[in-house]
Amino acid sequence: MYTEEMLASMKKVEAARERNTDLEPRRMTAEEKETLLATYHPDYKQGEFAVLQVGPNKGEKVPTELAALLQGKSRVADLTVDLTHPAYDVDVLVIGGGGAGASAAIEAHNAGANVMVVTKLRMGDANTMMAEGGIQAADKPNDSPAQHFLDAYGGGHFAAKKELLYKLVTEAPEAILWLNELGVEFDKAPDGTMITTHGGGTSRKRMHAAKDYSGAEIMRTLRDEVLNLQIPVVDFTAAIELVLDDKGHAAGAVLQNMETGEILVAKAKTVIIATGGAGRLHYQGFPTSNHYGATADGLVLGYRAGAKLLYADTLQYHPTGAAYPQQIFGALVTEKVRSLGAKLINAEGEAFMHPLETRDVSAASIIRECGDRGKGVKTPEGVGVWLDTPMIERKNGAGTIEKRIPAMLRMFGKYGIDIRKEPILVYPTLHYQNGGLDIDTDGQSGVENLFVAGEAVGGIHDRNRLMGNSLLDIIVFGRNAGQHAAAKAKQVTVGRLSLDHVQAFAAACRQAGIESDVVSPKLLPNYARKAR
Ligand code: MEZ
Repeated sequence: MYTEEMLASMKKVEAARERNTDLEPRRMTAEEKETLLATYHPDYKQGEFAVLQVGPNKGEKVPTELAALLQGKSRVADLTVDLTHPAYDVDVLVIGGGGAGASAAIEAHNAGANVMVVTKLRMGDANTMMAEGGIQAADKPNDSPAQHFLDAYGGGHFAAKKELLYKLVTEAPEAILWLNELGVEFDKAPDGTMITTHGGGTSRKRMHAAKDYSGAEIMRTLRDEVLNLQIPVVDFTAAIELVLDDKGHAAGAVLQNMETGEILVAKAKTVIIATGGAGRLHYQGFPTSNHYGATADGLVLGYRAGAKLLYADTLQYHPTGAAYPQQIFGALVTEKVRSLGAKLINAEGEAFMHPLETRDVSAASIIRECGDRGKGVKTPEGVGVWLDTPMIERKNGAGTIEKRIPAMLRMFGKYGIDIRKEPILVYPTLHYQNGGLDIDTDGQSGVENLFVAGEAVGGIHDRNRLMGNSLLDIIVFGRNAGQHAAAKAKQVTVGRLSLDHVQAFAAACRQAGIESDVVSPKLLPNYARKAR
């Protein structure tokens, strides 16, 4: 099934494998990285961004597709929504059924709040489920939260909100204990200690994992806990606009049933946006590792209600998306493959970079290798470089792949590729929204009583997140938002419900000359073929 060209290149990879396994490609200097990123990273392609004309981030640039949604036409624009008879009336409304939403709901419930989760698909249909390689926490004797902070702060280019990053790293060990207590089956040595590995940009082995389906295992556990606690979950129901009260405080959401289209209103004392990422917007035409519902809905809802975005112009392109075969184009090939010893090799059989540079640098390096350097391998879908997986067992012994990354073995095995014997082709895939809504350390946005958690938040990871800090942030900041939203709800008396902010935003768009027919939030991607 490989083309002649692929097979010829694969022979070169095999011939150089022994030499490349022992080789330690040098790390790039800071100057080399800067030039590489500026020239090849998609975040630096000026033509792919638009300047916002309206809203709290007016004058700032965001990806063109996101700008169209933020300044698009509200789904409630042509509706008459009866706000006087809400279908639901709760203390805490959680929008989103992924890891952050589940963690928030569990903690809000434990704090005594009457909490409800709405999710446009099902509980667990989320990027949490798709995360593979692990979750970071500095809980080994040779490590410390300070070390974790330095790795993440440097890897993100020194502009993360320090107080958020401090919270992330100092509460990480407790997050692991919490998950372990809830029943997450982490990889452990026979004496019960957790097995940890490196990720790109980590100075210590602090990646805790459940093989290479860490996110699925965490999500399974959190979902069970939500169900065990009998927290109400309204599924197949999207939040299509936030509701504010007459004081301009968050007070609920307009909901739409995804199957029947029925419009309902949920009133709440506090609201938590935990709607996840944006991979399904396919910025710059990239494929994505994200789940089907990752369409940046929370950013649209929050922005129209007056919440500020932070670093919304920065995205993460995971260096190793599957480039071949076509059926899994863009699917995540976990960074753990490189942590275990596989190296990135070009068409000539050369190990062209250190395998554990940070993600932005690794992605840009692969793009350069396949572009200007002309050392990529052509595929039916485009181009890729080799990730030489057979190196893993040369280095760690037979059986390592099946034991440590069984999901990768299975994913490629379905298409007749045995990753123990053959290398695989990879190319960057749209993986993570580094930016999002700005929050304080309580998880509250600039809009009173509106909290945000998980991938919809910006500022924790600056402009580049390290592997394993996302599974961590959904737990730390999900729990945090749940606790603070529940506490806050005790002090809130909700005023008259209103959608005036939506009308005001639409009026501001018209005044800025924007008459858009792009309906938002997008809710689901549109992959329908166009009629010929
Ligand atoms: O944090 C992530 O994005 C992650 C764990 C991804 C991976 O490569 O497995």
